[in-house]
Amino acid sequence: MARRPFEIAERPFADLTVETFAGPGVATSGEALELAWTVRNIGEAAEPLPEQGSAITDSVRLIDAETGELVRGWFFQIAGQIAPGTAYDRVERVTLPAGLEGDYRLELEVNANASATSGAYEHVLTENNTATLDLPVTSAPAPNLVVEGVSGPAEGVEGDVYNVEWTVRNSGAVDADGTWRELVVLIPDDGSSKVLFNGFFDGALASGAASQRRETVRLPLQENAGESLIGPARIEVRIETATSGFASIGPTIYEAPADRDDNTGDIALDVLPFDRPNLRVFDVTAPAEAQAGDVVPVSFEIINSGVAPAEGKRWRDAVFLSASPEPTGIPAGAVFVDNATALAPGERYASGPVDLTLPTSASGAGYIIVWTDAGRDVSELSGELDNIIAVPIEVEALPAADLRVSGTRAPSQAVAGAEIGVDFTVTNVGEAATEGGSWTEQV
Ligand SMILES: [Ca+2]
Ligand SMILES: [Ca+2]
Ligand SMILES: [Ca+2]
Ligand SMILES: [Ca+2]
Repeated sequence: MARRPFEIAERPFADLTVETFAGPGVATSGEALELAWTVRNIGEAAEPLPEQGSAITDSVRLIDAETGELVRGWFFQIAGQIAPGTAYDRVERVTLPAGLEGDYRLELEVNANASATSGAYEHVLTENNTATLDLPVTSAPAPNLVVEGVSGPAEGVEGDVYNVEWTVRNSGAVDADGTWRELVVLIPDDGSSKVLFNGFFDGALASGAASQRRETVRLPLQENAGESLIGPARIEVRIETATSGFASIGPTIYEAPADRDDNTGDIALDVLPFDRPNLRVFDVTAPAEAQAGDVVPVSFEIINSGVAPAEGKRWRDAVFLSASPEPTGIPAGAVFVDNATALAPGERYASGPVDLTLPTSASGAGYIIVWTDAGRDVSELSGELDNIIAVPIEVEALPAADLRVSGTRAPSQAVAGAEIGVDFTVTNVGEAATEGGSWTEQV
């Protein structure tokens, strides 16, 4: 005879039932409530079994009566066995989240999530394990923090530090006591943003009181020509408060949603560029012809054509052979030379000759490249784009094995610093096979 599984009891079982569930009839948001309930075991067995070592878990859930959504839950554990006919009483305090308003209910479930091996074993007798209390909640008055009177520089130079001042006022009807986050943000004209300061303010602000705040912030240096940190911008001061009403991390002060629109203030700021050096390759001396595998001498001069000195930072200049006059990367085999000296505006230094070994695979028309500040150690802003000079060189292939580079295919334009693909084929069109060992392909 077939039996349905739920009809089979694992062992004699308890039957817990909620006898009473009491709490306040109304509440205000953020309030601590006292809840009391009594649970009796009307079954035949004492549960849980001692060897299970598991407690009974009762849960209380706060449900939004309009949406049915769970707002918050609490769990309470009851240790020890409940003998048949006996009862336990619990009195617990739960704190409502701030910001609640409307109709809610509290749902008690005793012996929640029980099974044959945890909690009290009740077989299928769990329909009498719940009780519900309706709980209309009125919104308690909350603080309202307002950012006022932001002041700071109307003009600033990137990289420099400035003071930004503002006032936080509590215009709410009740005192604020807790933490809120304060941010100072640079918002350039393109709508991007850079956080200049981010910190917590921890303290108390009585209703109607104000706190004067000041932070020293550094305007970011624009490092890439593609950024837009220079030009018209805004400095925004923003405070963030708790939005959920029961935050466990982050700000603890709760504001009503309608009170969060006044949490920012800003001022206009014109960001001026920091004067930069501009390193350029002034001159290159290299042979116009060579044979693959040759060591060729390359001399060059580097000039600072910018308005500020290139000093305080070392940089390196790279020398290499390239199939393209506009290389976008630096190949293995490049020779690096440390900058000879710092350079005041208009000054230049001579480097070399350096010994550049041409790849044995090289053949045909190519370019000797000199790339100053190859490691981008010196910030030049738009001056980054003029750091390369390419000098043509005709490379005679090695006679023994005639390796040719053919089918070179690469983008005709590329942004410096971007990666591009370069395809080529090395073909031995000579009569001898390539001699042993490896050789390096270089683009
Ligand atoms: Ca039950
Ligand atoms: Ca506010
Ligand atoms: Ca640079
Ligand atoms: Ca430059």
